[in-house]
Amino acid sequence: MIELKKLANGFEYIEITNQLAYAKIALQGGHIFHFARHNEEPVLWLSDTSDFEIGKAIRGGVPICWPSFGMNNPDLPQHGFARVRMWKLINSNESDANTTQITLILNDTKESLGMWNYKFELELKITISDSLTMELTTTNLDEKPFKLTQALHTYFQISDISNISIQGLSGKPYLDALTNKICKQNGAITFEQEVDCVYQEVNNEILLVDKNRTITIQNEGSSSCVVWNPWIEKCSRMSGMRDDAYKEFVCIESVNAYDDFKILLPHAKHTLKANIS
Ligand code: TA6
Repeated sequence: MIELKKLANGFEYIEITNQLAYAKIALQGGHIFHFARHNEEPVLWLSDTSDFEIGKAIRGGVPICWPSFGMNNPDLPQHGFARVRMWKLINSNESDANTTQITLILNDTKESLGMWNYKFELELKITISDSLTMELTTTNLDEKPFKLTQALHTYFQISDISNISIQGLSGKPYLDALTNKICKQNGAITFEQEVDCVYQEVNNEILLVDKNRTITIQNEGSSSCVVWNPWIEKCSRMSGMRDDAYKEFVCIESVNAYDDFKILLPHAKHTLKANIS
């Protein structure tokens, strides 16, 4: 089933239910803010104090950071503008009882051209089944090339930050965004402090190992990945989340960032794909 729903304040979202899973996607930002397989804990974390207001990014789920990640483009807001713009639903398809696909798009507007003077089409294809697949395709509709950094900034729900480890990044170089130093990952990632690392040369699946489940993240069109947890002090300064929320989530983000940026020539396309199972 695919239903278009509206909150009391007019915030619109799409609700998807099939035999295997349940998902919710806001038209603002093309933002998946709920994904759960039936009879399981949600895969995505959503802050219980997040805003669902026009123009404010939802805290949790999968914010779309585009056309820049972080402050990679100082002329744009942190993580770009796509996550607070209204996207359009252009296709929906229930290919079978277990699989539902929707396609959303975002195009340049007078406002976006004022911030970032490029014509573009941004398409997000979401497939809901026992896994969540996101395909984010950028098309350069302009007559000049542009530089693109982006992220599917996925917040994963976990049992507790002390219970988890992230595997598959051992031996990879990473930029520690807290110290601006390049380091090399030694073994699995565990958490005893704030972590904000941009891994490079990533070309394999990543495992989020929790007490009662392991989530697998497979990326295509990307050779970088961000791992982030704000820990105590930064969490207390973050908008839209409780002071102790750092215990409940970890971000493992499918990205094109830093050395893994893309230059799109006129009419060229690039797809960033993440499969979460
Ligand atoms: O991806 C990690 C990060 O860049 C962190 O440094 C933190 O700023 C996080 O994204 C959240 O950013 P936001 O703009 O959503 O508050």
